[in-house]
Amino acid sequence: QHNPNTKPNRTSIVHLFEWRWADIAEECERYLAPNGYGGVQISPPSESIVVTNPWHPWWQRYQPISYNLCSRSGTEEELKDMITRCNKVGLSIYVDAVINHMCGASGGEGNHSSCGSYFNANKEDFPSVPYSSWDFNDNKCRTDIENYSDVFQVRDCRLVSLLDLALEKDYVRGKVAEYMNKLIDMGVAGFRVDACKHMWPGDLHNVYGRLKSLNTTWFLPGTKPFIYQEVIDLGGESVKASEYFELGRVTEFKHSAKLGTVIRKWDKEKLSYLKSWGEGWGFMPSQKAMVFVDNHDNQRGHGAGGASVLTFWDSRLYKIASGLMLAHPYGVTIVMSSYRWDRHLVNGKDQNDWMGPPSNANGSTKAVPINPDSTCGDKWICEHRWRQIRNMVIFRNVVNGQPLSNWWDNGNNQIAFSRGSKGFIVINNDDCELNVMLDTGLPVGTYCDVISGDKSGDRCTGKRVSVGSDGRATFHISHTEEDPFIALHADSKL
Ligand code: QV4
Ligand code: CA
Repeated sequence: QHNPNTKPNRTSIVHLFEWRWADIAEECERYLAPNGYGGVQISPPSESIVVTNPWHPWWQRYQPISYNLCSRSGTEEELKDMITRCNKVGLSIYVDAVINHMCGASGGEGNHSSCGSYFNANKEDFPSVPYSSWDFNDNKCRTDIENYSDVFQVRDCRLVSLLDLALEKDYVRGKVAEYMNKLIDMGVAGFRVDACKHMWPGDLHNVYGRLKSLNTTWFLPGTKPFIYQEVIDLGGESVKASEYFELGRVTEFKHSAKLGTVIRKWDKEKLSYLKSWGEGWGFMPSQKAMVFVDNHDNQRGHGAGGASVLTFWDSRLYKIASGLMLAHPYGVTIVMSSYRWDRHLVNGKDQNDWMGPPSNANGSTKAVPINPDSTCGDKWICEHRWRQIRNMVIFRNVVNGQPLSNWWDNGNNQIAFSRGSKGFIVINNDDCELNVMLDTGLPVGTYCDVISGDKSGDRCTGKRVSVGSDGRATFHISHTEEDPFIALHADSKL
């Protein structure tokens, strides 16, 4: 179903990519709940292959060995504890479900898996599920997907050699649903379903139909899991995102690619063109869309979106992009939370795009230490803790349900808009100053800009903006500022 099952007025999900369950539990309690986050997308909890060449790449977790729940993020007990503790403080957990395939064809034979289960990729033998060669699509296709204009290839052949499950089989559907239902019983609120382009909508319909209602300890009786499906549709392929709309939400990758292009001012794009942002740009309907500035794939050149995609590496533009996404009513928003790796671009391709999370010598993932200034240590970036991003997540909660109004632009890269009478944002991405009086739609009063600072009590650590009884206010934003935008909302009124 399409509703994210977040608590009222909590609108955004954060993807804590590769975090350990123990750290996610802490983060829910100490940071996400008090700062208005709605939920967490977690890395795949299922047992995966362990790859040592290259050394424990992040992508090993997208090669399942079984549906046992021990992974690089922790044990089943730790997973359970995390789900419970996050639910207790009002945070929903979404599981990244890898159900299109098992490990790669060249995964070998042995116990090199995250729970130590035996498997044999050559024989397609995964006794811990169990799956055998009967449960794969070999009778339809045994080669890699090469031609994305052939739907049969895309859905029945192997995605980068990953052994493709026969999801039309009742047995396979049953095993996948059993895995997802176990997580539902543990208290998760929904799923990010991986690689949906490579699965037939009819098969997914059947699997979703087998899912239970959510655990009534935390959700109203009869609540169905939230489903958001990864389908990369930038146009021009045989599989369309729209085929999946009735099943759940779908990732809108055009949003990520275009937002980067506009903010980088590539292809003669300008912020003023964002007046029709959303469906007006050929995106899917807002009620179907999941949006993000970047995701774990395209921030390192995997998946789609290309060089325009903004990431923490371009922090100034990244903050503007995040501010825009979170201020705009389009879609359900996902905030990326990354780790730093030794990025090494050669002719635009990152030689180290495989590198896993900060880890110890034995390959285990490091804990996320929190610095006294509330940033994260040990190469964890924690974009979700950046003041500008965190405060815009709160902005989005405050303006939830309000229409976009009072649009203004200078015909170039200076824009502003309000969300009804609850919030207002002004952005200057031009190479000159912004000096203008604008209709904010806000009630009269003095507001604290939540980009340059925070409101605490009746004080403001950032810029103050006074809105007159006619709703108008004067704004100055220099193009040389680190954060050339201002955001005000009902709860930042002094
Ligand atoms: C390679 C070759 C194959 C060859 C094989 C032989 O590419 O042609 O046959 O070796 O051994 C890893 C390696 C990849 C390797 C493969 C199999 O990177 O080089 O194949 O393993 O051993 C992630 C990574 C992939 C990784 C995969 C499994 O991005 O690089 O593959 O995990 O570990 C399309 C899809 C979309 C997908 C996107 C990346 O439509 O669904 O590509 N996105 C999702 C996830 C993504 C994940 C997968 C799907 C697969 O978001 O993270 O891929 O679960 O656009
Ligand atoms: Ca498939």
